[in-house]
Amino acid sequence: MAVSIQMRGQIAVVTIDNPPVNATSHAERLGLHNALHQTTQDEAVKAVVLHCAGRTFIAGADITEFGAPPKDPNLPDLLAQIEAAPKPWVAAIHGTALGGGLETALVCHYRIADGAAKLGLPEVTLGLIPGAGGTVRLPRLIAPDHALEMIAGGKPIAAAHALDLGLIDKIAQGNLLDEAISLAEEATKRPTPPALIERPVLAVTSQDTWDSAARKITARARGQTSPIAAITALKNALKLDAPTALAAERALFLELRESDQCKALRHIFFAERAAAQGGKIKGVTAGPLSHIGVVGGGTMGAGIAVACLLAGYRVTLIERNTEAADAGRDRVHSTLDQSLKRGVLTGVAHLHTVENFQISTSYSAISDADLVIEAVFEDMQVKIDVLTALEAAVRPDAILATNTSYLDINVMAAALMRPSRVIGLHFFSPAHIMKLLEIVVTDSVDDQTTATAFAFAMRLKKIAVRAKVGEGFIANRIMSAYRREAEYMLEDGAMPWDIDTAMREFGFPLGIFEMQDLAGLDISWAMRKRLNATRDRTQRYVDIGDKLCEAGHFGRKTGRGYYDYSDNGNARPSAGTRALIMAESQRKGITRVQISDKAIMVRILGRIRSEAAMLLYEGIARCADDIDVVMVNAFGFPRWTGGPMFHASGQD
Ligand code: T1G
Repeated sequence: MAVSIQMRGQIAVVTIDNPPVNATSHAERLGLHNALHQTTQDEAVKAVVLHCAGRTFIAGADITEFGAPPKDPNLPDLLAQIEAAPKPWVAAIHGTALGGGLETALVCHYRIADGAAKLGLPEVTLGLIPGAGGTVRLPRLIAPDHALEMIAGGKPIAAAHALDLGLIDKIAQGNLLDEAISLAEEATKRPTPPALIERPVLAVTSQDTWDSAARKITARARGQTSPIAAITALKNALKLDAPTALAAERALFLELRESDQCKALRHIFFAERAAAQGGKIKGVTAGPLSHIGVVGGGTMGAGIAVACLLAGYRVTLIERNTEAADAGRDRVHSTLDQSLKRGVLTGVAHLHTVENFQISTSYSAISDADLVIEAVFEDMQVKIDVLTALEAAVRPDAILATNTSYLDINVMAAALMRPSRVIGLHFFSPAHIMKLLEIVVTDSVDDQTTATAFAFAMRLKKIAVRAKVGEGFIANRIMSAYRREAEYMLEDGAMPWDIDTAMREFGFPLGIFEMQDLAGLDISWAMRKRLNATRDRTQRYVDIGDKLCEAGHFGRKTGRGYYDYSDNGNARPSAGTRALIMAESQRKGITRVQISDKAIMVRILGRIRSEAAMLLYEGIARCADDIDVVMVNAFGFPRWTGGPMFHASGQD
């Protein structure tokens, strides 16, 4: 039963039980409507507590219903009826009260939350704005500039912050339901507070706060429309009377719900969750993991160690000598300190993570590890030597993973005694922040190793995408392809800043040349030199990047790459690079032509899709949706397009 009622004295406890996240499906809305009627009619009921079974309070409207014709009762009407209830309603919030869930809590007369609860209006992340009164009621409960940040930013806030803002009345110190019932009993002894909709909008903390928030949101939106719509909706709430503002919100919401961006953002939301199917193998369960070894305490190794510590694992970091071990320890501790400062970790959790961390220069320290990840220098022989030594030091059932970003893992596995326990875990830097994790399966890996790797990724709250072994797996293979296309365009007539501008206009956070200057041109130069002996001489090859590197121009870190960098780090088009490019076109006998922004993006998107088609044909990528997930999460392909494959389908 989606909604049930139990009496606790004179308090009716209305329980929603609609797994997995109590989303306001049609059945749930019907159940709530009946519960409202029943508790209103029943004279024995003096107040109502609304709470949810399972892991969370209502996490929003049921996104799976968006494509279907709406069914009454619709949420805005149902919430207005609850708000007008003659008896006090208390929302008891645990887990995440999001979207329509928080809007439901807003029409209750009181709100009490568990200390670990989060509250938010993330509709903009789905290309929407709150559609059940959130933009009108929230600025009547908390300062409108804080409401603007919550609604246009879409990020949930912690219960403690919600209490500070006045969004909730209390944080439960003990049992949430018991304390909600006590709050309801107290509410019966005093006049019910006026509904939010009957209250005036609160004053903006300061016009400067509002203006700077609006400017930041507009800049951050790039090409996404919903954050801008959120600003419009909040401005309406400030200047219009409540009923008019509600009607304006609903109209804007319905318009956005039919938009391409909303369809695209719903696509990527579900595609990210479906990617985990890559690790679901019939009849196979993941093995237990508690002690994780990481070999190599450089940037990647330390980031991986922190990611595992934040997930609650015991972690041992191995380095080759004391000096390197001390440096690795410092990297891990400083990253954990930053996590503490950013509020990702509480003080107690920070203590636990530090206690869970040890460092050693001996493989004997990881003899009982369940999984060991090597993150050493990107050289095949170095990795094989490390994996061979590891295999001798760990349990036979331990999993050995490599963080290589493009080396052939089949070759590594073939060098070991137990190749079935070898898998690729390709993290993206910074490893403790980037959500994407490519899980690279070899020809010899066993199913339990694969299933365990996906379970590990879920515990790290990563978006895991399955890939087969192949040059660059999925992300780097596609990026190398459109980087080559962009380099061809340099010889054909464009400058790096033309191409980067076109990519930013399309919605990328950075253009391909800005990104390379940031990462360091020497990284791809090293790979090109490694592959030079076997490079296909019939394929067009652009020397511009090599010539920049041969002159010591590695990008931002050397003050010059495709761009020149001033001392304060500002990039500007480089006259030297312009001259180099012009000379290269002339040397190759290419007559340069003007290439428009649109033509630049046609060539880049075309290259991305043709490489994606090859990945699907070769079986390296599981499905087109996985490629969308990789490109959105690895290189910032604009999320509101749904990713390169979804975006292409919309254009056909
Ligand atoms: N509708 C339908 N299914 C949902 C859902 C939703 N809102 N949220 C999650 N699921 C499914 C998800 O597909 C997955 O299914 C399972 O639940 C677990 O999710 C009127 C219109 C709540 C923080 O945007 O942020 O309200 O794969 O893997 O990591 O103004 O889910 O197991 O079959 O993500 O623990 C606003 C979206 C909607 C919240 C839990 N709400 N969800 O994270 O589990 S619009 C949201 C989340 C709205 C109103 C408007 C997260 C989570 P399956 P999960 P998780």
